[in-house]
Amino acid sequence: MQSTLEFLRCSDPDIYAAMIGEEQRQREGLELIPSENYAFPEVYATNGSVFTNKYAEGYPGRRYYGGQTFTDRIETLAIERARQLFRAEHANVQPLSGSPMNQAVYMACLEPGDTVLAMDLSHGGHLTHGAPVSAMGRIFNFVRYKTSPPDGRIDYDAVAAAARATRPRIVLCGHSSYPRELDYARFRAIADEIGALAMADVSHIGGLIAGGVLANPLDAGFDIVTTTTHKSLRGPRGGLILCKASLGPQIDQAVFPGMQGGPHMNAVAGIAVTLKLAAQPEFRKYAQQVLRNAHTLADELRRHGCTLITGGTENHLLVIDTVRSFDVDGRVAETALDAAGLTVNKQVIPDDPRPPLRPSGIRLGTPAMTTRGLGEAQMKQVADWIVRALRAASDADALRAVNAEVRDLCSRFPVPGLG
Ligand code: DSN
Repeated sequence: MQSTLEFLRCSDPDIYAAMIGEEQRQREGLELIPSENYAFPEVYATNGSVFTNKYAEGYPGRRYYGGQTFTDRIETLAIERARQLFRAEHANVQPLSGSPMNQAVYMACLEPGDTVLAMDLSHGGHLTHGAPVSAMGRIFNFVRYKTSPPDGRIDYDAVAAAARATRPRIVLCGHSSYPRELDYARFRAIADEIGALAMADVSHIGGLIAGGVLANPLDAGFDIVTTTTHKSLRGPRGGLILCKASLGPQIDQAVFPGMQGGPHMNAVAGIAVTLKLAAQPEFRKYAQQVLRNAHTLADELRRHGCTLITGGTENHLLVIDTVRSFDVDGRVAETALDAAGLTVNKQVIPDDPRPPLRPSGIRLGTPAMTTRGLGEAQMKQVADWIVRALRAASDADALRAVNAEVRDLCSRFPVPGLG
């Protein structure tokens, strides 16, 4: 194949320049957004491959178009690898990303108006778990459980009481900003008591479950587990639905033709490769290091006097209350850290009195930094930079000085696949 980059450079210099700029940004700054990562280099090859040209509505062996010899091969491999890696009875690898993935599960298992019990967004839940602004929040009746003071953890007795009171069809756990492990056996028992399905959305921690360092809800007898493939798993953007065999046909039907038409077979190829790489011993070491790095980062930030939601972390992410720690809101903190070369996202904290675009905190994570080889020694340095930057959030010279040190560190830890 001719150099596709050369084609792009000639025919669209604007997009080419933006792409080179983004590559430089990723190379020269540190990525701390916990839902982001650097994909395996092999994924760039599959994403830009000839599979992008192919329509493949249907499933292996029963498609609506011809020419499926190789699409069938990669999708079958992706399904088998997903089932093996996550110990799942059934896998669907076609969801285009996290939102259609969860929507397909709701469409497969619920009637309009049915109730789902899920975690409140500001307490760590996710938009696709029925936030009122989402389409699913308008079709189904989502009721919410929260975390409880003083430790900021899920109160399982309160979840059980809410389940008894509201009789949901699905008890859903999973989060995008909750830094603690979940008690899957307890969630399973709560669902069993009322005859509900137990579903976990492990999008953030899919790679950590694959790497064997966090518990797998399927081992606790969950009916359905969903995960995106581009976060801690290091794959292309996409989604996986893993479920009991008895739910397989209705899940497949809900993905296609229910929610989607042609799957993105270039992403399916990337997911297949990712699942192979995530089954290797090196990936287990990677997952262990992600957790060690998160613990070290949390310890160091606490040592500097930062207030962390729940007091620390048991997974890959942590949330700093920047108002209490530095007297700046999350937007100011995000902007200051951007100027220092540290990319984070502003984050609402439980029952945040501030609005989502000016919330009280920021969210950090270690998957991307760990991918480029940073370890505990560098986490201490990163904590120090965060504190320096946030104590001088309006001092452009101080932020530039931190940025120079960040760039120097980044030059010693190249991003895999970016040279
Ligand atoms: N946007 C992702 C996150 O940051 O958690 C989830 O969709």
